[in-house]
Amino acid sequence: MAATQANPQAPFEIKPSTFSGQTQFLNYIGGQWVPAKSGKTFQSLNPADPSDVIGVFPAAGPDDVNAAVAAAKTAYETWRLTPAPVRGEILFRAGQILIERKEELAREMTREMGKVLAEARGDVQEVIDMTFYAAGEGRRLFGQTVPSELQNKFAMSVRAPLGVVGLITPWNFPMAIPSWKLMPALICGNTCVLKPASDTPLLSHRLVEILEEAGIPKGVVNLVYGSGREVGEPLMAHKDVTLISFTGSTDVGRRVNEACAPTFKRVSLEMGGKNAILIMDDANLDLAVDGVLWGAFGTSGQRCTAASRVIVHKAVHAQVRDKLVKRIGELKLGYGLNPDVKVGPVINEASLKKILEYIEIGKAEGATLLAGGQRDTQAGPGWFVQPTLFDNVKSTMRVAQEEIFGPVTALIPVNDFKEAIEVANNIQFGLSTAIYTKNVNQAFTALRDLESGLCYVNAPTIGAEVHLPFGGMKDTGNGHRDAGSTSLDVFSEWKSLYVDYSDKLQRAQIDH
Ligand code: UN1
Repeated sequence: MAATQANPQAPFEIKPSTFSGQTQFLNYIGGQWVPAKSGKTFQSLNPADPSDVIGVFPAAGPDDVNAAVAAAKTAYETWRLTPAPVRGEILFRAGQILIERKEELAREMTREMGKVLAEARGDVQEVIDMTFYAAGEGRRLFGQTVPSELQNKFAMSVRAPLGVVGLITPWNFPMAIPSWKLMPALICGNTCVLKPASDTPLLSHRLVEILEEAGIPKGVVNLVYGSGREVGEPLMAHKDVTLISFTGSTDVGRRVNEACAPTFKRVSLEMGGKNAILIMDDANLDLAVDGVLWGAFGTSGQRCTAASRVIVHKAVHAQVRDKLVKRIGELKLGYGLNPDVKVGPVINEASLKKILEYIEIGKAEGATLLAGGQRDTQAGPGWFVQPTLFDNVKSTMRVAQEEIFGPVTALIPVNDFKEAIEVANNIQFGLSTAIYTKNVNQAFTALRDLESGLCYVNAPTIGAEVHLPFGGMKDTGNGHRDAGSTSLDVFSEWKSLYVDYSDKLQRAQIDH
């Protein structure tokens, strides 16, 4: 494929014709690929070169949502009775297909979303990991058996599926996050309506296509493309949908929570982050700088887990600053299919504008701009922002408090460990925090006191693995966790079962 020999001198030669797949895509409802009932469509563009159209997708509306929910409701009657190990076999097959198609999917992801190829491969690998993890749960889904307080009585708990679930997913992990939701939902016996972000519809198409090939029955997974207003809101309001699982911004998450309240839907929210890397005076500074570069500028800073604050002990501030400035200057920006590119574009023009606005806000607040700070038109015709470093940032500044979701990070000098923890926690969010130190007492104190759902020692804020809970405290979430066995808690509910084989009335709390 031409894309493998991407030429750094001409990185934008890769066009749709390079890919054999169709360019006109359809919703997937009740096992059929169908257009939006309105006939409306939208385009998906390559953020590295917006003249490169990835495909044309249906812009669905409430009628399409109703059809998808109805199909899911019908399919639920058989899917809930399909033994979980059999559901798992379908997921194992999907995992195998994903392995075979990994490289092709990663290349399509770089083209549609912009993340560099190594990271796109990582995204697909996360799907593979989650698919096998959930498939294996088909033979576990553990409940409890406990002794009864009465003779000849059996007591246990089992997980029950919820019914039809709505999954609303973002563009920054175009396959991994849909898989975090789809795979646990399916293994628990739910049927699904997936509404992916409109910036990355192709990769959701691929995921559903692979599930179809693996043998998922008709109606068990439904895919409806379109806007939050036209697809998301009808899904949230629908009386036959029992749960909405959402990953996205805190502002939208709040609206999701409100929209689901009238019908008492279960709501699982994964929202914003403003994650910090703490660098202590005893840290391995080169390791810490590697961590900052990866944590802040990987995925162009467009991860919920991105390190957008670097809280640095004053004794090593100057050294960290100088090393960072040097290393940022070496980061190559461009089209992520080029092997030497380390930072890709941001997702779209609105995002580019928002990031550039935040850079102006930082300057106006008095932060010192040390690197980057501008759109990069040399890197290509797309939405490129230079990796940007602010210094002398105060914890109260907007650039230290608000989620920017771009390649911008802020150095915040502090006097000691105690202040570092205070500054780290002085934030509305609580997703991921990292500390670089060789002092085991400091490391464990930080692990205890940091108010975040993910904590790392001597590793950056990004890099969560699928078999541990993923999610955040405070305004990052509402107490649920994606991934790990905790995702089963999102997608099932508990039934406590008692079987009395004594052949007489036994009264709990009274007859023992
Ligand atoms: C996200 O940014 O929304 O830990 C997900 C990480 C990835 C997942 C990030 N495994 O950065």
